[in-house]
Amino acid sequence: QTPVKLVDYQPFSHVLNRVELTFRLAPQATRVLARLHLAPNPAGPGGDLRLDGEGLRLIALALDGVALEATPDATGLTIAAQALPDAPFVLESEVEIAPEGNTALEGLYMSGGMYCTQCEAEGFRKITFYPDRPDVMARFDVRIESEMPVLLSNGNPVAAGPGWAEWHDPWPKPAYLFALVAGDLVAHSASFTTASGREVALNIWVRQGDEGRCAYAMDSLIRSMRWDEQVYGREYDLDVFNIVAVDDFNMGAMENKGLNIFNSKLVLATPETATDTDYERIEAVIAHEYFHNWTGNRITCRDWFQLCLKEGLTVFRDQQFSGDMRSHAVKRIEDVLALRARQFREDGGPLAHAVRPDAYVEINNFYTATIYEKGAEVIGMLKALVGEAGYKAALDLYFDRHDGQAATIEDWLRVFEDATGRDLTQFKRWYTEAGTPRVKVTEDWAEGVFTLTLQQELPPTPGQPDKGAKVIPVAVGLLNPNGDEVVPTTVLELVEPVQSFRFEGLAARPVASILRGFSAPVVLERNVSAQERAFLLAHDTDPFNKWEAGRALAKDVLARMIVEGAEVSRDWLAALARVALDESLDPAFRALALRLPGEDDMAATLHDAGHVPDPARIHAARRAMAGALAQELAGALPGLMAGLAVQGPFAPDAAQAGKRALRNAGLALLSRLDGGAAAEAAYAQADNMTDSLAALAVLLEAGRGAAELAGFEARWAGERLVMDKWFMVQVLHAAPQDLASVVERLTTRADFDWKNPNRFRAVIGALAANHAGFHHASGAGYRLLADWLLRLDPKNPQTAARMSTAFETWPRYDADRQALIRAELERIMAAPGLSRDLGEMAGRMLA
Ligand code: HT7
Ligand code: ZN
Repeated sequence: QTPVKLVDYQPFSHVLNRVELTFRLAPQATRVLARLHLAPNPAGPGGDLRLDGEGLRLIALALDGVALEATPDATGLTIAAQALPDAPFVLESEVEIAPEGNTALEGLYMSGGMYCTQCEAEGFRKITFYPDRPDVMARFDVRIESEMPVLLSNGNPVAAGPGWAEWHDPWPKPAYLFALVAGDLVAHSASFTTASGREVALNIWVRQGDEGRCAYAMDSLIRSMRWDEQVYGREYDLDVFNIVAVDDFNMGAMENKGLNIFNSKLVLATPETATDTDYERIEAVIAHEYFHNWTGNRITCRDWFQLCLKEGLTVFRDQQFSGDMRSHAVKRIEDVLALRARQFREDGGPLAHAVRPDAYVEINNFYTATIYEKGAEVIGMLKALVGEAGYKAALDLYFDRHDGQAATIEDWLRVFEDATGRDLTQFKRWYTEAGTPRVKVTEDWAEGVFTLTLQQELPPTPGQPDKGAKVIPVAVGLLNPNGDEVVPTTVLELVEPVQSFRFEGLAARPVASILRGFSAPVVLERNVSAQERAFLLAHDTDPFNKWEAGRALAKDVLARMIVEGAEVSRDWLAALARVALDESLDPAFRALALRLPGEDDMAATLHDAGHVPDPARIHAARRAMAGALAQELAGALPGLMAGLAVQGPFAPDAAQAGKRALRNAGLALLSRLDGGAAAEAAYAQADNMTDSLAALAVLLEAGRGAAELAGFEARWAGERLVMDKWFMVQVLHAAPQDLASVVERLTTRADFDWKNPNRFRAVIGALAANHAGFHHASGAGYRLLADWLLRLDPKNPQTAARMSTAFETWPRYDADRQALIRAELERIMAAPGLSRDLGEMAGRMLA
């Protein structure tokens, strides 16, 4: 497995100004005719012309109309320098491909009878011979010939007739943004008038019968378009914006220019079929893909090492948008929970890599939490350091300077330097060095001066044993012992390995609220008493740190229960009960406060503290903690839940969603007291999927729910997206000792269509997410996962590789579990014909 390296980057030998493509679609023998308008690149290295191409049957090749002999190899086609003109020329090719047999879902494939494409990162080379790299940008003209009634590609429609359609995209783009869709589809349509008064036709294309489920996605799109104009000054730039929903998709969605393709679960929603979380995800992902039109499409990446340039920035933008649409505090807590669960976990294990890596074997393996979520955090830090005005000036300069270009992280940092005058040399380490910094805090109080000393530690990661000090913005506020804020939020800039910050003129020793808003993706190490945490939970004016205080308190208590067999702390119970019942607080915030630390999170915390986590003990202690909390709140729960009844029809907005979240958190607690009786009634009365699924999960946790599962199945048997939930809830809530048999039972059903990534993730992804079950001492969970990865790999290596990350935490566990997991990884490595994708992942985890 030879890695691709950043240091080897060279510009392409030629420039490609224009591409003409003709598709004659047929399930088993699609013909693709390409005319590439090429010219030597004066800034390129010269030499041969190398085109990428995989799995293509070459029918014909001609240069300026003269037939050319060439024999493709396994990865492409080379035309020797001697055969190439010094002036512009046209290279024509005709190839044959078989979309029906394409189960990897990369390139041109079929899903539910329709043709669709997925070209990021390197799928276009499975469509035609082409320089499939993001720094080669061209204008595309596309003709589609097919009997399918709806024929779509990028850009604007030019002409259409029976059995054909032509599209022109005026904006130069890399091949990874190419898209084509042909199917028997119907549109949910609307229109949008841009800030400068242009009319844009908006269409969401779905299968017949699904057109009534697109309203929320369309509303989210319109709000995203307006927001990008108002907040970033970015207008849409084509006459049409098309979205297509497909059932078979490896990821969430794809930002192809003017023709976004979505996993149907991120488009289709009604109150009966989608949960509040689904609605929130739909809003966020619709926005994310739309925002890529500027951050990714108009300005793209020079090479795949720069992936965070578009993904980190676009995640940052979609997080801002969701905060504006809903609640900034709740959004920030949710984002940090996800960051810690996925990115910290990645950063602390064998798969750790920099936000801008410098080598990869398979680029698809680098669509990671580090590139996306840590990439967004790095931008949040930049913004904290340069301020609102500096950020705005830098972004305006970025769009002005780099529009139409394929840019790098160096370009990105330079606009911040030029716009703000700040030197970002040291800051750049956030992009080049992996690992989650740990910041140790010590406090001193003497003669009216409060001193905070911060020390940063940078753990070694694979290939990076030593690291330089980072620039860490630490947002701090100080509270008086009576709870008043005496120093409002101030951003301290930690740039040295150890640095002290003084606060003078204070009348009494303050209580410090540190890392407000989670101002940097670090682990804070601080000796804080339970009393001080409870004080911050009660008084902190920063909502993130208010929640964080409760979270830290819960983790301390739970850790003691697991390690020492301690009792639940009465102080914690009382503090949490106060928050749960505090009607001045947003119900969504209270629901988050009531969410106990997850089992995987506790395993990581214990490992960090030098313990070997025992998944069974963690599971038992967490249940005991929930039981004690239920007892504490017993008297208040009925009133709490009754007060949260939603008036009027279902709305997927933050206010209603927050009430449902808190009421369902109450239901989960109540089931610890009544064995699930209230959940049975709640399930029977539920009139929306959020409440149905929450009640079902509670029933399964309580060891009940058989009748409800059967009723759910009978009602939703034909609905793929809803049945994914039915599969998933059973796996997530299986008792640890039953998990393997539950998965085995589900995977033998005729409707376990394992080649569909959503269904595979619903069962096999959930298997790995059931912490105590997956890590059951028998090793059955590990074996099952490896069996399924090996089965999926020949069909869909990308999804198999992504799901193998379930094994990345193996170094945390005891020697027996480590040996069991390593044996499975070695079995994977030894499998004949293993894909580059899964091979790279297993190899890195074993290294
Ligand atoms: N930019 C898109 C990434 C993506 C993708 C990458 C690899 C293989 C399949 C894929 N589907 C979508 C989605 C995004 O981040 O917006
Ligand atoms: Zn993206």
